[in-house]
Amino acid sequence: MEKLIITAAICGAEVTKEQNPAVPYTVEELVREAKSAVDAGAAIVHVHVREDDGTPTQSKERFKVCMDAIKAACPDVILIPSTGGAVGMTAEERLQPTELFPEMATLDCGTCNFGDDVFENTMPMMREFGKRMIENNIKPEYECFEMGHLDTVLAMAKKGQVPGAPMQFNFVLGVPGCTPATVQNLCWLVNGIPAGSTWTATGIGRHAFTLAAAAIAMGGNVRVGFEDNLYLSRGVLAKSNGELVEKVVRIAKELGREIATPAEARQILGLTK
Ligand code: KMH
Ligand code: ZN
Repeated sequence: MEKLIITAAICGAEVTKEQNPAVPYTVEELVREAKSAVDAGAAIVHVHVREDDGTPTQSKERFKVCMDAIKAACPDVILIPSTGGAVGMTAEERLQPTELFPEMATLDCGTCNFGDDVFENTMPMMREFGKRMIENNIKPEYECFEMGHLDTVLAMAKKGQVPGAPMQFNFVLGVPGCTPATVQNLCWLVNGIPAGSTWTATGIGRHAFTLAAAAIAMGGNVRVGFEDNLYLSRGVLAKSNGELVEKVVRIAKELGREIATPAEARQILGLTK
């Protein structure tokens, strides 16, 4: 099996300090959380940014300041800025981080319920996102929240509307209103990806570590972090993203999977920039 690539989704757009005081808002807090995750074994940091008061933003300037600061503290780490932003943002607003020419960025693969909200990713929007990633030579991480999202993006890749092989998928399971975080659903999705692709599993909330364990056993990769889960175990808030990553590293060690460094992750993902 390849080494395990761990992604830390350190911030997200929805979680707040009221839910867990360690959720980062400021540049300094983002750097603190990124460093804790990377020191614990994360090769990738998935980046959302906030204003100092916690308001989610897709501002290109804010992304630049935050990503530069994270890079200064963790020079080797792979950064995957979000083009999902927060529910209700426009496509143009969401696309701003692509103007910074990151190695990778997320590309969300379809509209879905998101708790009480609707996370809108229409076909025209996705074509626009795909075009921008092709033009700016950015490798997408294809975020699939629903089973049908996989077919959608594979059909787009066949038409050349989004970057093609080798594709990296992130199966985000357990968002309220979307595909549940079961091993059966994960297996169905993994069986549908083209040969030579890479994939990551993200379990939301209490499913974070069960889905991580399944992905580790199946040869996939794992994402954890405050964006997805605020707890280290039932009723115990995580003090940092690093604590969540450390738990994945412990599970991986027990199961005999070694952890990929950022350089090894670049090789596994076929990153060329
Ligand atoms: N904040 C969610 C509505 C992404 O980063 O691309 C969308 C999201 C996906 O977080
Ligand atoms: Zn995200």
